[in-house]
Amino acid sequence: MRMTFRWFGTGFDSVPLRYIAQIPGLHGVITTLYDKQAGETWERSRIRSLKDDCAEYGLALDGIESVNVHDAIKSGLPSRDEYIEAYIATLEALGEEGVDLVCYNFMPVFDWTRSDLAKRRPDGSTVLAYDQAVIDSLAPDLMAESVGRGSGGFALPGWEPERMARIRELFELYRDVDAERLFANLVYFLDAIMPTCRRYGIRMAIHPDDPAWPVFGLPRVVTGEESLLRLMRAVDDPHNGVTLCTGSLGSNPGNDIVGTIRALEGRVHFAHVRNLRHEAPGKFEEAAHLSADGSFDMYAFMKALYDTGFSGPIRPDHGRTIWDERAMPGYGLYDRALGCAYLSGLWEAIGKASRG
Ligand SMILES: [Mn+2]
Repeated sequence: MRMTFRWFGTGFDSVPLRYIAQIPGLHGVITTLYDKQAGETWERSRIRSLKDDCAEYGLALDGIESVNVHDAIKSGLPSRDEYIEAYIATLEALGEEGVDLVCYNFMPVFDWTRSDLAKRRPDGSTVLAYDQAVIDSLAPDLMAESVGRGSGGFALPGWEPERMARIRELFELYRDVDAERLFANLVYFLDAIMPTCRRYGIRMAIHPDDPAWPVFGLPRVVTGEESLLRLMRAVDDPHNGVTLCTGSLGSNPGNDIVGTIRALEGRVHFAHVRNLRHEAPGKFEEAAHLSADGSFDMYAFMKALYDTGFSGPIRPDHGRTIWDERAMPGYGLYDRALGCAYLSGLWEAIGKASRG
């Protein structure tokens, strides 16, 4: 594996690359052109300057998270073919610059959903939290407002104000889209981009839905092992792979993540490894990466990745906000850097133990 760190780019991220470069054992960053809306084509020159920014600090550009998929593609509008052409042009530009990993999601309207972006824990740290009862009490447009208020002034991935202003219109788009239709639209999209991915060696890594069940009545199709395997079979090409996000899959305690990692051997291209604490059905809060701080056995996740020969980028995922850091919720430097060190330590120990 290669240890990486998510970075939103100069001007968007509160954490500069010169800090990220000081995290021990870091290979590179996972980044994006944060100002690009879904549907826009990325210019090769901008990808190159992103790569140059990283190289200046000795960091590789290990992948893109995300190239967002336009709602016309997800909902299957007639205009989807134009948007797929634009996506392919972006993949070509990335491929020309040697980028070989693209993370994306296929959630309608919203990316991840949380009910609280700064839940205070007894030690004074704050974390993102989810409570289905709170979500059920909110209309979707109020949800977008409340996320905007809780973001501390940072633009949050997936909650771009431009999109959220059109939220009613977006919901209307999905009125007749059930889970089967959404899945078919996903397969249509992947079939269309696979030739380009093969040509450039780009591995697509779909991010699971977060949380791993339908919210606001919108369908969701990437929720666990069964749906992931179904997608791998439907587009049976190694360039069609998965971002194994333990926090998203693990939002449903019924998901056996270790089993899923083993079942997806060879198709896990990217890993997000984080911990959370289940409080009740439909209610959880995020935690430090350490196993003892949450509900997960982080060693077991890393061991399963190791045993299946995982060689792609791995990154700590959302961290707590600690030590009075001012940062985008979940994406501060301090707790994610602790996560890097912890996950690297687990990996080192697993490797040494397995070699005897
Ligand atoms: Mn994730």
